[in-house]
Formats: sequence, C-alpha cells, structure tokens
Amino acid sequence: MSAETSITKAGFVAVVGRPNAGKSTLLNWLVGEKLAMVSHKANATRKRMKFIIPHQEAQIIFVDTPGLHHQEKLLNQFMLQEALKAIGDCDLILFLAPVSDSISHYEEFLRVSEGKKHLLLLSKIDTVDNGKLLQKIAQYAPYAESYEALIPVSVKKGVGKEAILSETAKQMPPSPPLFEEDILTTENFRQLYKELIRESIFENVSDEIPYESDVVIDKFEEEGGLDKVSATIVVEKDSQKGVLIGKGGATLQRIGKEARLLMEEMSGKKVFLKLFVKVQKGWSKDKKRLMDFGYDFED
Ligand SMILES: Nc1nc2c(ncn2[C@@H]2O[C@H](COP(=O)(O)OP(=O)(O)OP(=O)(O)O)[C@@H](O)[C@H]2O)c(=O)[nH]1
Ligand SMILES: [Mg+2]
Repeated sequence: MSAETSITKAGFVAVVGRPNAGKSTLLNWLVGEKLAMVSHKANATRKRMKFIIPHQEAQIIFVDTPGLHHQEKLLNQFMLQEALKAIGDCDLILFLAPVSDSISHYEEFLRVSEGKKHLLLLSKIDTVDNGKLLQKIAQYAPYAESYEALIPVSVKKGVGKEAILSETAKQMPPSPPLFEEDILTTENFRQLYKELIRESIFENVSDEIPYESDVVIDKFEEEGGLDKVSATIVVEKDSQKGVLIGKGGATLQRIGKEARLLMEEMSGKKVFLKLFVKVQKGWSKDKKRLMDFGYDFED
C-alpha cells in the first residue's frame, strides 16, 4: 500500500433490499464495470461480493447481498444469512426500495437493521412519472429521522451516482485504506466467471432451473491472452439436465456463447469456455454440497 495515499476514511457499506430491487445493477454502475451478475429474475445473487470504490478521501467497500427474502430451502437460508451478516458487519447500509414497492418493506427493514445508519435509495425511478415519485417520497417522509438521506436513483437514466457516493463517503469512519487502492473487487476470476455463467443460465432457461442449478469451475488456465475455462452446471433432476442441453445441444450452446461474451467483456480477454452438465440430486438442500459450491455457512 502506498505511503502517499490520500485516503483518510474507509468503511463497509452493505447494499440490501428485496430480491430484484436493482442492487447488483447499481453496484456494477457505481464501479463502472459489469462485475456482478444481474437478472430480471429475482434471487440472482447468492453470496456477498465486495466492490471497492474510492470517492473523495474515502475508500468505500460496498457489499452486494442476496435479496432480503425468507424461504425454507437451505440455500435460501444461506442467502438470507449473507444479507444479515453484511448488515451486522457494516458501517453504513444502503437500502434499495424500488419506487413502486410498498413502504411496508422499508418498515420491515427497519426492524432488522439494528438501528444502523442507512441511506434510503428509491430505485428504478425511470419506471414512474414525477407525480408518482413525489407521492412516494411523501410516504417515506414520516421516517426522515430514521435515514441519513433519501436519494432517488435510476441506473437506466443515470440518475443518483454522485449523490450516493458523496453521501456514503461522508459517513465513512477515519481509517487508512483497507484494501489495495487499484482493485475493484476482492473476488477472483474463477468466482466472477462462475457468476456470469449463472447469469447466462438465468437468462436462457426458465421455471425452477435457475434456482436449482449452480456452477462449478473445474479448470481455469491462463495462456497468453486466452482464459481457458471448463465448468460444470449442476442441476437437481435428470429432466433439468435434458432441458439445459436442449435439442442437439442447442440450449447449452446458447448458454455457453452468452456466458463467454459476458466473461470476455468483463476480463477484456479472449475466453475459451467448455460447459458440462451434471445431476446432483438435492444439492441445494444439503449443507455439505452447498459448502463445496462455495456457500460457506461459517464464513
Ligand atoms: N427500469 C429499471 N430497471 C432496473 C434498474 N436497475 C435495475 N433494473 C433491473 O432490475 C432487475 C433486477 O436487477 P438486479 O440488479 O439483478 O437486482 P438485485 O437487487 O441484485 O436482485 P437479487 O440479486 O435477485 O436480489 C434487472 O432486470 C435490472 O435490469 C433501473 O434503474 N431501472
Ligand atoms: Mg443481485
């Protein structure tokens, strides 16, 4: 770490909200690179992920989290725990409330947020007119004592970035930088690639398959400017394997091609991707299997 750093503040910021609120999209936009998977389908993010963004004299470590959502399945319990851990470990929370959501979700959040300082972000404001936006802001007004700031945001329209970064930087505690100053995330390429393959699955197959599948990177080799990746998509049922492969392998080919393009765009390298599909019945309900896939309950 450079001794000449201009960073005098640093801290962790948990980004939380209901599934599909736009958390991962927001963080990709703030960091200026598409690092995290996003999907129009809910419950895309499964693990915490750090995004490191310097702003003014602060090093802000944003932590993306799975949507706040209760479900019986073990994988979903892990996901909820991830969000709650991020809340427990942070200096500030960004709570994302899509502008069309009922404020009851914010009231629920206030009950789990342990009185921690937070910014209330009204997300996806491009989906409503100005009148509706003002109405919604008025509904939150009685809670003005609870939040540090209310910021209307639209990633689609490019609204809110400066306000989010400066309000967040203001709340960071005095500290030397906590991570190297030139990195955007602490995730390695294996993990980032895994998530982009999952994104391609979310976008290309429907019903329960996105929720009952996961990706294991079996091999990752760098050769010159080329990343050679072999990965296995794990599903719960034989029928899901059939759907994922598709007629003559067409679906798997499409998933692979879209994943490869996402991976190449993120890494700026050429990627050679080989995909396999395997059935492991009950993996999403089995603690040991979940741990093998990187969902570590003790972490
Ligand atoms: N119209 C509009 N759509 C948005 C905006 N931000 C995100 N979205 C869309 O909202 C959907 C969900 O985005 P994500 O970023 O995956 O949401 P998330 O909160 O990370 O979701 P989980 O990981 O499932 O909890 C995607 O289809 C995004 O394109 C926005 O500002 N405007
Ligand atoms: Mg997400």
